[in-house]
Amino acid sequence: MENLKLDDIIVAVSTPIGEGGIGIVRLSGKDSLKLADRIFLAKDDKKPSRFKTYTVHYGHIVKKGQGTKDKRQEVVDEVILTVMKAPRSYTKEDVVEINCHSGIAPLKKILDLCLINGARLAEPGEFTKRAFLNGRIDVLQAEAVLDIIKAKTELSLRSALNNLEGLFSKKINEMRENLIEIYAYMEASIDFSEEDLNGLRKNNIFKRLNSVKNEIEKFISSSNHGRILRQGIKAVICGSPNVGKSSLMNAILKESRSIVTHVPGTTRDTIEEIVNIKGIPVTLVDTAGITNTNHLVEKEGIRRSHICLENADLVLLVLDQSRKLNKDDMDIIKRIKDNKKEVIVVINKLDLRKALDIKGIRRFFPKSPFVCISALNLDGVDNLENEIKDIVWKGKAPGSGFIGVSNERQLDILRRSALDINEAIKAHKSGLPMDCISVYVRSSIESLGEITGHVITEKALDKIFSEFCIGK
Ligand SMILES: Nc1nc2c(ncn2[C@@H]2O[C@H](COP(=O)(O)OP(=O)(O)OP(=O)(O)O)[C@@H](O)[C@H]2O)c(=O)[nH]1
Ligand SMILES: [Mg+2]
Repeated sequence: MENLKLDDIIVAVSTPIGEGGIGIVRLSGKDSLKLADRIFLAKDDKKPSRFKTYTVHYGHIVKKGQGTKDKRQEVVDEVILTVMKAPRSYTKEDVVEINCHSGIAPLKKILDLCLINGARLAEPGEFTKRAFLNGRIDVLQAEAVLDIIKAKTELSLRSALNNLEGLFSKKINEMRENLIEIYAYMEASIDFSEEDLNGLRKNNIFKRLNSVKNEIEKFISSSNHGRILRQGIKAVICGSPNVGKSSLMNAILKESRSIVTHVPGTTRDTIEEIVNIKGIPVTLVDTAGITNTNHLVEKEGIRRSHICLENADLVLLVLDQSRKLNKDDMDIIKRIKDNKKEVIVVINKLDLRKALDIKGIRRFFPKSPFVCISALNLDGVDNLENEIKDIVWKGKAPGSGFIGVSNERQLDILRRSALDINEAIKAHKSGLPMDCISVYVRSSIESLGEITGHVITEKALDKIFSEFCIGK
């Protein structure tokens, strides 16, 4: 990591490009204040390099004339400039933020001016990468920054904030330190007899090893929660034509998103929306009613419905309780059963007279929840949302205190680490000598170090930060 250059100035537009109230151009690096001196004209003529840290200044960004004799100055924008001096800044370097009018022209012009004056364009996530390289945060915390940006619900935001505060890092570090002590004992016991070692006895060591393994396994088993909080789930509403799929979509979204008519075959294409259902980011998909048809457009819509079903995490099968099951319903039921997906059976049109044999349908889905609703009157929709919550969390919803795995990288490392500890325990049980056991413990320590970034390759780092947006 030593060969990484950290002495240049990086610059990026840190707000989304487009028309808006305020746009921010952010600079970070040893000489970023000197650069600001060249382009910022304060109302009181004071230079940014003389500003106190964490102070805000009104002035103009100006493009100065070429050469020392050229005294012309072109005003680029009226701005507010904030100075945050090292080491108490986001990157631990001198940081300058220029709040300008948001619009493509002013942002681009200020960015260009910074580039002409010695900065280079930041790579995606480079500000956060510098915060890591300068030791302000570890890799887990850097990943939490990304999770915060991407959080779609309050619960996912809370869990990302917990990781940013370093609560997960603390747990990982505790387990790693525990393993280091165990490893130290193992290494010592190779050279000294047990009597010589006043400290922990052999049995104790394996007890401790077991308890670290259990802790790691707990994080592995709760990793699905982290994944759901971060990525959410895809719930596909399906059923035969006219059963009320689009009405259900609208009822959950609380807006008239999908077209609803009494004509079967109204929905022709799949419609996707992200909605917060009891803290879970759910991509809800309304599909074309599945039926046997020769109509070209309807056929294509149905083909898409089938693809959606294949990719669903959860299927909301809608049936119309005002009529008996027909062939279309039966075909869909069969297909869903073959797919082995999680299913909630939604019995719609509760407000109409019942003609459906619900008991009969239970035979097809003995383990799935059934919810009766009226999408028209919004009756039972809250019950349905609770069922979705229960089925997703399997009855164990994470609270706001959730600490744990939030991506595949972390999960993969934890799995490797647990596997190594397992091997160490197995080797001990088969009576292998201590030096054969300790290699596994050492490997497990190295893996845990990768999670937080104690030991991490440049390639792994690049991969982590490539997911970020420019300017973060
Ligand atoms: N009485 C009653 N009518 C409903 C209910 N839900 C939907 N409908 C009516 O059923 C008809 C079809 O509703 P849609 O939501 O368009 O049904 P769909 O399943 O999306 O239909 P396609 O897109 O054609 O497959 C409309 O006239 C709705 O007003 C309900 O709970 N009760
Ligand atoms: Mg529809």
